[in-house]
Order: sequence, then C-alpha cells, then structure tokens
Amino acid sequence: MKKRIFSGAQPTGQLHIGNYLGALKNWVALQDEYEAFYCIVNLHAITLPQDPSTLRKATLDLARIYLAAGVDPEKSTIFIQSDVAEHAELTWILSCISRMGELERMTQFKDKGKGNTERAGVGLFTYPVLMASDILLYQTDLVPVGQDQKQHLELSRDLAERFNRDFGETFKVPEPYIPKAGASIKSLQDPEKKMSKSDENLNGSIFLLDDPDTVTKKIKRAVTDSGTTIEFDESRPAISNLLSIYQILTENTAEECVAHFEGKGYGHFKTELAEVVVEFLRPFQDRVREFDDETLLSILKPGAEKARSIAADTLRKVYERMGIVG
Ligand code: ATP
Ligand code: LTN
Repeated sequence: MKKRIFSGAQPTGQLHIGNYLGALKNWVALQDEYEAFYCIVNLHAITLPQDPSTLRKATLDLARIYLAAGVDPEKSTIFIQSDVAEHAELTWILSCISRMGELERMTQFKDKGKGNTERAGVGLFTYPVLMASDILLYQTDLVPVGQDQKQHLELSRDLAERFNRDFGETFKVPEPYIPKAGASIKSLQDPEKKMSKSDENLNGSIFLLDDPDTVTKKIKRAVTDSGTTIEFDESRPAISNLLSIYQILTENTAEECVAHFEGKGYGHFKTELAEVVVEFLRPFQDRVREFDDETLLSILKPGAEKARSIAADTLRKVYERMGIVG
C-alpha cells in the first residue's frame, strides 16, 4: 500500500513562484511514490473577505494551475474542499478539543489579523483547525508545504495525538515535508519577508501568469545587498534568494551556480535569471490555457467522490468514538 499525502492551496490572489517552488513542485515530484490528494481550499479562502464571483472563478483557475504544474489526475486526486462536507464537519469536532491558547500562538493569525484580535474573524482564528481536518480526514502520512505552514502542521499533529489519547486510536499523525531549497522564497522587494500573494507591492512577487516583460522588469528591479559577488551568504539575503530561485529552476547544485557566476556582476546574473524564469513559465502558461471548464469539472467531480468516501469513513469513526450516534 502506498503512503498517502495531502496538500492544498487557497484560491485567493495569483499563485507566485514561491508557491510553486515551496509546494506545487514537490506535489508533482511526490505523486508517483505516494497516493496523493490535492485540494483547492476554498473554505480557507473565506477567512478573509472575498468577492463571490471572483472566488468562484479563482477556484477553477487554481485547478488549472495544479494541472499545468504537472499534477496528473490519473495519479492524484484533485478536488474542491467545499465539495466534501466532512471537512467542515470535522472542523467542529476538532474545535471542541482545540485550546484558545494554542490557536492564539499561531503566527499566521497574528499576521493576517494584523494584530487586531477584536476585529479579526473567528474563521481566521480557527483556520488551522480546518487545515487539521483536511489532513486528518485522509489518514495522511505526509504533508508537503512551505516553511510558513510548519506551525499549522504541528497543531494538526497535536490534535491528532490528543484525540487518539482521549478517544482511542483514530487518526494517523502526519509528518511535514518541507523542501530544503525553496521552503521560503522571499519577496524581491524585501528579502526579510516571504513572497506572498497578499503583498500589496506587486513587484515583490513573480506570478506564475506574469508575461515575459513583467518578469524581466521585476527581476531587474529586485533589491540586492551590498557586495558584488553572486554567492549564497546568510548576511546577504537578497542575492541568496535570487540565487536559490535560479538553482531550483536549473536543477544545479549550489556550488555549480556559484561557479557559473564567478567573476560576473549583478546585471549579468539578473539577465540570466530572468531568461531562466521566462523559459520555465512559457510552457507552464501554454498548459494553463489547455484546460477548459468542462475538462476541469470532469476531473474535480470524480475527485470529490473519491475523497468523500475516505473522509466519510474517518468521520464515522470519529462520531462513534465520541458517542455521537445517528
Ligand atoms: P501567500 O502568503 O502567498 O498569500 P498562502 O500561504 O496564504 O500564500 P496558499 O496558496 O494556501 O497561500 O499556499 C500554498 C502553498 O505555498 C503552501 O504550502 C505554502 O506554504 C506555500 N508558500 C506560500 N508562500 C511561499 C513562499 N514564499 N515560499 C515557499 N512556499 C510558499
Ligand atoms: N494553510 C495552507 C493551505 C492549506 C493546506 C491544507 C496545506 C489548507 N489546508 C492542508 C496543506 C494541507 C496555506 O498554505 N495557507
């Protein structure tokens, strides 16, 4: 029996190269070895205000991105979170065993709630419990995510262990899979911050659907540190970030990249990096255009059926163990 993986992304804003390098690229790489479930987490999206028609469109567009990135529906199950009602149901159950204190410690809540807990939505607060439900419903072994999700993963593990201890062995305790390179791609405008869909400064992110001109301009404008050499150096986060994007996309070792740019300046490096990114995005963007809505639905609907059968099994066990009987 293959081990199982589960992951998801939110249909909010445009996906950027950080989402690809930190998450999607690994989803594709892992789908041969594992039984994979990749979810479009639209219920997570509404933890911040969304325009309904934009959300509806973004949900299908994200399915297109998964497929264009190389998630293969013959190998992996792709589905929309809201099509499997068990995610919302288990969230209620797990909320009842979650503690205010542990959710208050979640840094994403602090960041996205902008420190104003009075005004922050309750959904934003309980967001990690919904994420734990996503994962635990499928008896997941491994969760490929970027570094920013590590804390949420730990909560999922804690909730699984707590439930198992209090009600008997029910959930598999999932492990995170965080890539060594690409786990946290930084903003091109501020290497202290991660590249983010919700960044107001659009020049900080290279979006997967950016045209070649825009990509080149953004890379040319990317901030650099003092110094002139092209090397990985913790004290020079801006160049290290650009170099890791180059490294992952060219699939070279760090040493090979540094040797390649020895004696070259920032201008030369940025030109080459822009070419590499543009050449990576070109075929990706062609593939995005290949999937019409009908094709997408013919993948997503059976995906949800398959997901639901597994999710329902787990939820039934949960109800039985807790004494909630129909
Ligand atoms: P953002 O902060 O960009 O708005 P998010 O984390 O809210 O993104 P998702 O679309 O749900 O949005 O994220 C999908 C995946 O991309 C997650 O596994 C997340 O860890 C990963 N990810 C997000 N930003 C980065 C980044 N800058 N570098 C590496 N991985 C990232
Ligand atoms: N919180 C994640 C998205 C997400 C997720 C999941 C990732 C929701 N449910 C389950 C892995 C497994 C984020 O990237 N913002």
